[in-house]
Amino acid sequence: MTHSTESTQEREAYYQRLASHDVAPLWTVFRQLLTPTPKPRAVPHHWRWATLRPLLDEALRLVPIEEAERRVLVLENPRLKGESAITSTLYAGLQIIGAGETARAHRHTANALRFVLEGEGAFTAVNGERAPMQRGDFIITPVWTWHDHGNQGSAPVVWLDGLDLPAAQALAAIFFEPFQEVQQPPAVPEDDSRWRWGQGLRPTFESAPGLYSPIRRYPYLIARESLARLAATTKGSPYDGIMLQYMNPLNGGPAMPTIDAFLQWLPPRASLTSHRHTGSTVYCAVEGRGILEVDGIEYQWEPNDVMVVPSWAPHRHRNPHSEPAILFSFTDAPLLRPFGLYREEEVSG
Ligand code: GTQ
Repeated sequence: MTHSTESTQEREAYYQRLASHDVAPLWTVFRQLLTPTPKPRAVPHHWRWATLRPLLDEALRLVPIEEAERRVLVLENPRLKGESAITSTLYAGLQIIGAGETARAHRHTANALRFVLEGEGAFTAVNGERAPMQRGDFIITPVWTWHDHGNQGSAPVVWLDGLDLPAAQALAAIFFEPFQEVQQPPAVPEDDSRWRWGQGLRPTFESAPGLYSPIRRYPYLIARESLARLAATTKGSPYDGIMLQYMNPLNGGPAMPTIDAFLQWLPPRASLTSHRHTGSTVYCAVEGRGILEVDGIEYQWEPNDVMVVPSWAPHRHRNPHSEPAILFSFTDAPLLRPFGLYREEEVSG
């Protein structure tokens, strides 16, 4: 049965009247809302270090740290321009801090991680504890913890920032507060939390923060050594190779409530199996070279390149070279799991 022109016109007029009352007909959008599978707004993308590194030097030259709360180039998803987002839940950026500079102390409700890419002599101070920053170190500044960065070295230091900012924004739960001074005075010895909580030992006389890992810094040296030793005896996961989680030692879960982070090793000549899962992932290459195939597109990566895999996009890892390849990654999967929204499946072909 076809509808008369008259009834079509009547409907249009009705829809317009509905809009004027701030209501809308569900039946015109139902299929866009309830898609059979996730349709993320974010697209896969690859940012090359070779392109971005010179742009960071320009930021260093052009923008004094006093004028920028943080000197960061935000990695914006090409489909989310202007939203300061790499996916609809995650934020990523490259931060540069010059020799002698301080990125002033503040706190916010967005959880943040740092993965150090270049330079020596910087630190991140978290609630009065300084964590030295060396290449490959993973450092957390969880929800509402005070943090500032300083560079006591003689050259710039660069790291990857990962935050749950878009998710916190969507939940309308962003709070921000500047510290009363530029820098937090050290309240405990350097790396204190690692000696208290990071050695498989627990101080019996104190309690740890409940929401996130009590460890501030996970050194690259240790994570890499663990990977290398595991690689000698195991192939690891068919999808991820040998992968280690930056674990909250108190509960075996992710280091922060909203973001899980990993270091993974792709053995020489590895060609892993394709899979997909809900939750989005940001990868940062650390050592070697490899290929990340996402939705049938090959991204050939080199150290310090950043790539993003949106929710449900089929992806697979390859390392066609004779050296091992190492990737850092973080994901918003912890935001999905408690609500039954995490799904994962192999993709054949
Ligand atoms: O270093 O505290 O990339 O507050 C974005 C927001 C870094 C930081 C970012 C921040 C920071």
